[in-house]
Amino acid sequence: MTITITAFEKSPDGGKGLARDTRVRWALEEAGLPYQVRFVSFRAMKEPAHLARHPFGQIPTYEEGNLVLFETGAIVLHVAQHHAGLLPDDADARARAIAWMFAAVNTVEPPILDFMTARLFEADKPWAEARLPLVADRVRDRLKQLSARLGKADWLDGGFSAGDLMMASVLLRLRASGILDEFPSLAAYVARGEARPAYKRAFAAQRAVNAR
Ligand code: GTB
Repeated sequence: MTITITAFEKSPDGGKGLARDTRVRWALEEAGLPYQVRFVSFRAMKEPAHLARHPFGQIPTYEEGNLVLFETGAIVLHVAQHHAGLLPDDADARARAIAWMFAAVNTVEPPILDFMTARLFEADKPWAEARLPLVADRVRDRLKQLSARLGKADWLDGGFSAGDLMMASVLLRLRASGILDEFPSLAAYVARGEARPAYKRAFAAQRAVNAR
Protein backbone atom coordinates (compact mmCIF):
# COMPACT_ATOMS: atom_id res chain seq x y z
CA MET A 1 0.00 0.00 0.00
CA THR A 2 1.30 3.46 -0.85
CA ILE A 3 2.50 5.52 2.08
CA THR A 4 2.12 9.30 1.82
CA ILE A 5 3.47 11.75 4.36
CA THR A 6 3.16 15.52 4.48
CA ALA A 7 6.02 17.97 4.80
CA PHE A 8 6.61 21.70 4.51
CA GLU A 9 6.52 22.97 0.95
CA LYS A 10 9.55 25.00 2.03
CA SER A 11 10.93 24.35 5.48
CA PRO A 12 11.97 27.47 7.41
CA ASP A 13 15.27 25.74 8.28
CA GLY A 14 16.35 25.69 4.63
CA GLY A 15 17.05 21.95 4.65
CA LYS A 16 18.81 21.40 7.99
CA GLY A 17 16.47 18.50 8.69
CA LEU A 18 14.98 20.08 11.81
CA ALA A 19 11.33 19.85 10.81
CA ARG A 20 9.60 16.76 12.11
CA ASP A 21 9.01 15.06 8.77
CA THR A 22 12.71 14.07 8.96
CA ARG A 23 12.13 11.61 11.82
CA VAL A 24 9.24 9.99 9.93
CA ARG A 25 11.34 9.77 6.77
CA TRP A 26 14.13 8.22 8.88
CA ALA A 27 11.80 5.56 10.29
CA LEU A 28 10.49 4.72 6.81
CA GLU A 29 14.05 4.46 5.51
CA GLU A 30 15.07 2.19 8.42
CA ALA A 31 12.09 -0.03 7.61
CA GLY A 32 12.92 0.01 3.89
CA LEU A 33 9.52 1.43 2.95
CA PRO A 34 9.03 3.63 -0.10
CA TYR A 35 6.89 6.70 0.45
CA GLN A 36 5.49 9.73 -1.28
CA VAL A 37 5.43 13.26 0.07
CA ARG A 38 2.58 15.74 -0.20
CA PHE A 39 4.05 19.18 0.29
CA VAL A 40 1.90 21.75 2.06
CA SER A 41 2.25 25.49 2.44
CA PHE A 42 1.69 27.21 5.80
CA ARG A 43 -1.70 28.39 4.46
CA ALA A 44 -2.74 24.96 3.18
CA MET A 45 -1.89 23.44 6.58
CA LYS A 46 -4.75 25.40 8.15
CA GLU A 47 -7.31 24.61 5.43
CA PRO A 48 -10.01 21.94 5.75
CA ALA A 49 -8.33 19.32 3.56
CA HIS A 50 -5.25 19.24 5.78
CA LEU A 51 -7.14 19.78 9.03
CA ALA A 52 -9.04 16.58 8.21
CA ARG A 53 -5.66 14.82 8.38
CA HIS A 54 -4.21 16.79 11.26
CA PRO A 55 -6.51 18.45 13.81
CA PHE A 56 -3.84 20.99 14.75
CA GLY A 57 -2.92 21.92 11.17
CA GLN A 58 0.67 20.73 11.36
CA ILE A 59 3.08 18.46 9.55
CA PRO A 60 3.90 15.64 9.32
CA THR A 61 0.95 13.34 8.69
CA TYR A 62 0.96 9.76 7.49
CA GLU A 63 -1.50 8.05 5.15
CA GLU A 64 -1.57 4.37 4.31
CA GLY A 65 -4.79 3.08 2.74
CA ASN A 66 -7.64 4.19 5.02
CA LEU A 67 -5.31 4.96 7.91
CA VAL A 68 -4.49 8.61 8.57
CA LEU A 69 -2.15 9.43 11.44
CA PHE A 70 -0.66 12.55 12.97
CA GLU A 71 1.95 12.97 15.78
CA THR A 72 5.43 11.74 14.96
CA GLY A 73 5.56 9.46 18.01
CA ALA A 74 2.42 7.65 16.84
CA ILE A 75 3.60 7.51 13.24
CA VAL A 76 7.04 6.13 14.08
CA LEU A 77 5.49 3.61 16.49
CA HIS A 78 3.06 2.46 13.81
CA VAL A 79 5.88 1.96 11.31
CA ALA A 80 8.02 0.23 13.94
CA GLN A 81 5.24 -2.13 15.02
CA HIS A 82 4.47 -3.27 11.49
CA HIS A 83 7.93 -3.57 9.99
CA ALA A 84 11.19 -5.13 11.11
CA GLY A 85 14.21 -3.11 12.15
CA LEU A 86 12.98 -0.59 14.66
CA LEU A 87 11.78 -2.59 17.68
CA PRO A 88 13.24 -5.69 19.35
CA ASP A 89 11.35 -8.99 19.16
CA ASP A 90 11.61 -9.68 22.89
CA ALA A 91 8.43 -8.32 24.51
CA ASP A 92 10.14 -6.65 27.48
CA ALA A 93 12.86 -5.06 25.35
CA ARG A 94 10.14 -3.86 22.96
CA ALA A 95 8.22 -2.23 25.81
CA ARG A 96 11.41 -0.51 27.01
CA ALA A 97 12.17 0.80 23.52
CA ILE A 98 8.64 2.24 23.35
CA ALA A 99 9.20 3.82 26.79
CA TRP A 100 12.24 5.61 25.33
CA MET A 101 10.07 6.90 22.47
CA PHE A 102 7.68 8.40 25.04
CA ALA A 103 10.60 9.75 27.05
CA ALA A 104 11.88 11.50 23.92
CA VAL A 105 8.64 13.31 23.12
CA ASN A 106 7.22 13.65 26.62
CA THR A 107 10.19 14.27 28.92
CA VAL A 108 13.15 15.45 26.83
CA GLU A 109 11.50 17.36 23.99
CA PRO A 110 9.33 19.75 26.09
CA PRO A 111 12.22 21.59 27.82
CA ILE A 112 14.05 21.71 24.48
CA LEU A 113 11.00 23.30 22.84
CA ASP A 114 10.75 25.84 25.67
CA PHE A 115 14.40 26.67 25.18
CA MET A 116 14.08 26.99 21.39
CA THR A 117 11.03 29.22 21.77
CA ALA A 118 12.81 31.44 24.30
CA ARG A 119 15.96 31.61 22.17
CA LEU A 120 14.44 32.10 18.73
CA PHE A 121 11.05 33.72 19.20
CA GLU A 122 11.12 35.57 22.52
CA ALA A 123 14.62 37.07 22.48
CA ASP A 124 13.19 40.59 22.12
CA LYS A 125 10.92 40.33 25.16
CA PRO A 126 11.85 42.37 28.24
CA TRP A 127 12.06 39.22 30.39
CA ALA A 128 14.08 37.17 27.86
CA GLU A 129 17.47 37.81 29.44
CA ALA A 130 16.28 36.49 32.81
CA ARG A 131 14.30 33.54 31.44
CA LEU A 132 16.72 32.10 28.88
CA PRO A 133 19.31 30.82 31.43
CA LEU A 134 16.49 29.18 33.41
CA VAL A 135 15.11 27.23 30.46
CA ALA A 136 18.65 26.39 29.26
CA ASP A 137 19.41 24.90 32.67
CA ARG A 138 16.23 22.80 32.53
CA VAL A 139 17.54 21.33 29.27
CA ARG A 140 20.95 20.73 30.87
CA ASP A 141 19.30 18.91 33.79
CA ARG A 142 17.59 16.49 31.40
CA LEU A 143 20.74 15.97 29.32
CA LYS A 144 22.78 15.26 32.44
CA GLN A 145 20.29 12.56 33.44
CA LEU A 146 20.13 11.13 29.94
CA SER A 147 23.89 11.02 29.52
CA ALA A 148 24.22 9.31 32.93
CA ARG A 149 21.81 6.62 31.75
CA LEU A 150 23.47 6.21 28.34
CA GLY A 151 26.88 5.84 29.97
CA LYS A 152 29.34 4.31 27.53
CA ALA A 153 26.67 2.47 25.52
CA ASP A 154 26.03 3.16 21.87
CA TRP A 155 22.24 3.12 22.22
CA LEU A 156 19.79 3.57 25.09
CA ASP A 157 18.81 -0.07 25.55
CA GLY A 158 20.74 -2.69 23.60
CA GLY A 159 20.62 -2.28 19.82
CA PHE A 160 19.39 0.75 17.89
CA SER A 161 15.61 1.12 18.14
CA ALA A 162 12.78 3.53 17.44
CA GLY A 163 13.51 4.89 20.94
CA ASP A 164 16.95 6.00 19.75
CA LEU A 165 15.51 7.34 16.50
CA MET A 166 13.11 9.57 18.41
CA MET A 167 15.65 10.58 21.07
CA ALA A 168 18.37 11.50 18.56
CA SER A 169 15.80 13.42 16.48
CA VAL A 170 14.80 15.44 19.54
CA LEU A 171 18.38 16.11 20.63
CA LEU A 172 19.82 17.15 17.29
CA ARG A 173 17.77 20.34 17.34
CA LEU A 174 20.01 21.54 20.18
CA ARG A 175 23.23 21.41 18.22
CA ALA A 176 23.14 25.00 16.93
CA SER A 177 22.80 26.33 20.49
CA GLY A 178 26.03 24.64 21.64
CA ILE A 179 24.25 22.86 24.53
CA LEU A 180 24.48 19.42 22.91
CA ASP A 181 28.27 19.72 22.72
CA GLU A 182 28.39 20.33 26.48
CA PHE A 183 27.52 16.62 26.71
CA PRO A 184 30.08 14.85 24.49
CA SER A 185 28.56 11.38 24.94
CA LEU A 186 25.17 12.67 23.77
CA ALA A 187 26.74 14.58 20.88
CA ALA A 188 28.43 11.31 19.85
CA TYR A 189 25.12 9.44 20.30
CA VAL A 190 23.35 11.86 17.94
CA ALA A 191 26.25 11.61 15.48
CA ARG A 192 25.92 7.79 15.52
CA GLY A 193 22.27 8.19 14.60
CA GLU A 194 23.07 10.64 11.84
CA ALA A 195 25.74 8.26 10.48
CA ARG A 196 23.16 5.56 9.81
CA PRO A 197 22.53 5.13 6.09
CA ALA A 198 18.76 5.41 6.65
CA TYR A 199 19.17 8.79 8.37
CA LYS A 200 21.44 9.99 5.58
CA ARG A 201 18.81 9.07 2.97
CA ALA A 202 16.08 10.80 4.98
CA PHE A 203 18.20 13.91 5.45
CA ALA A 204 19.15 14.04 1.77
CA ALA A 205 15.51 13.67 0.70
CA GLN A 206 14.31 16.63 2.78
CA ARG A 207 17.38 18.66 1.85
CA ALA A 208 16.73 18.15 -1.86
CA VAL A 209 13.40 19.93 -1.36
CA ASN A 210 14.41 22.62 1.10
CA ALA A 211 17.99 23.65 0.39
CA ARG A 212 18.33 27.13 -0.94
N1 GTB B 1 3.86 16.95 18.41
C1 GTB B 1 3.80 17.08 16.97
C2 GTB B 1 4.52 15.91 16.30
O1 GTB B 1 5.46 15.38 16.91
O2 GTB B 1 4.14 15.51 15.20
C3 GTB B 1 4.39 18.44 16.58
C4 GTB B 1 4.24 18.73 15.11
C5 GTB B 1 4.82 20.09 14.77
O3 GTB B 1 5.21 20.88 15.65
N2 GTB B 1 4.92 20.39 13.47
C6 GTB B 1 5.46 21.65 13.03
C7 GTB B 1 4.40 22.43 12.27
O4 GTB B 1 3.67 21.89 11.48
C8 GTB B 1 6.62 21.37 12.08
S1 GTB B 1 7.97 20.61 12.92
N3 GTB B 1 4.36 23.74 12.50
C9 GTB B 1 3.47 24.61 11.79
C10 GTB B 1 2.35 25.07 12.65
O5 GTB B 1 2.21 24.62 13.80
O6 GTB B 1 1.58 25.91 12.14
C11 GTB B 1 8.54 22.01 13.96
C12 GTB B 1 9.64 22.74 13.29
C13 GTB B 1 9.38 23.69 12.35
C14 GTB B 1 10.42 24.38 11.76
C15 GTB B 1 11.71 24.10 12.14
N4 GTB B 1 12.78 24.82 11.55
O7 GTB B 1 12.62 25.43 10.52
O8 GTB B 1 13.89 24.81 12.10
C16 GTB B 1 11.97 23.15 13.08
C17 GTB B 1 10.93 22.45 13.66
